[in-house]
Amino acid sequence: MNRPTYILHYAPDNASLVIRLALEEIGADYRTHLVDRHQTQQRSAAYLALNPNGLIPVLETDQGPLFETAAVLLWLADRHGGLAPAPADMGRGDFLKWLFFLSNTLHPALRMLFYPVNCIGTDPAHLAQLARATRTQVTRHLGILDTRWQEPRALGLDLYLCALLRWLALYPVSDDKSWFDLRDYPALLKTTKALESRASVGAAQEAEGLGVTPFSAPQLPSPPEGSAT
Ligand SMILES: N[C@@H](CCC(=O)N[C@@H](CS)C(=O)NCC(=O)O)C(=O)O
Repeated sequence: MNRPTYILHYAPDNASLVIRLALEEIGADYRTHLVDRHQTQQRSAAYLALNPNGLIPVLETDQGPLFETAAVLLWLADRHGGLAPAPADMGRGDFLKWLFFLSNTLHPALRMLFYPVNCIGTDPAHLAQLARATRTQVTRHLGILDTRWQEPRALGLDLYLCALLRWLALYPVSDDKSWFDLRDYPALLKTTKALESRASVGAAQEAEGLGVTPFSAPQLPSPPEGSAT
């Protein structure tokens, strides 16, 4: 049997979701390899050999293992087209600035909500302060994105943005989510609904148990294998 072009190391509903959606959109030949988070496999020697940061995802390619969600997304877009304007196209600059905003600003803010102990330790007062500050920051970012998403953006951006919005609504599971309501951001809500009609989302829903409205009104996943956290 031929080796597939790509191997996606994933865990359900993790950042690998963005890359799965991208691979589905470009019709790539790929298979997946589950990273079992219950066993903390992202810190195993075998996984660290692929991504020394111990973070999901990794995409194995003919150029070696690639990591960092935005880098993988950009690499796939440049190699296969369809996800973003090509380097010489009008709109490339706009695509890059928002891609980097999502990956350098919004995604790290979410990581502060999801993994606060890594940033500030276990003191409850410090954790509460970090949560307050990060929520304020994320609310501001979402307001900006809602204004900018009045006009349609490149598909690659929508894939990343909609996954971030999904995680904001769901994680951490124990958190009070009253501070975030997607209906406060009409352009973003519209974007999530539009994405849900795409075949790539159907494939990801099935593979990762994402439920019926995975971006506009997400429910916790019920994956056929592995776990999200
Ligand atoms: N900057 C990384 C962040 C990826 C990331 O946050 N991955 C999470 C899952 S969504 C992860 O690996 N978490 C496990 C851990 O931190 O141990 C990227 O863009 O790929």
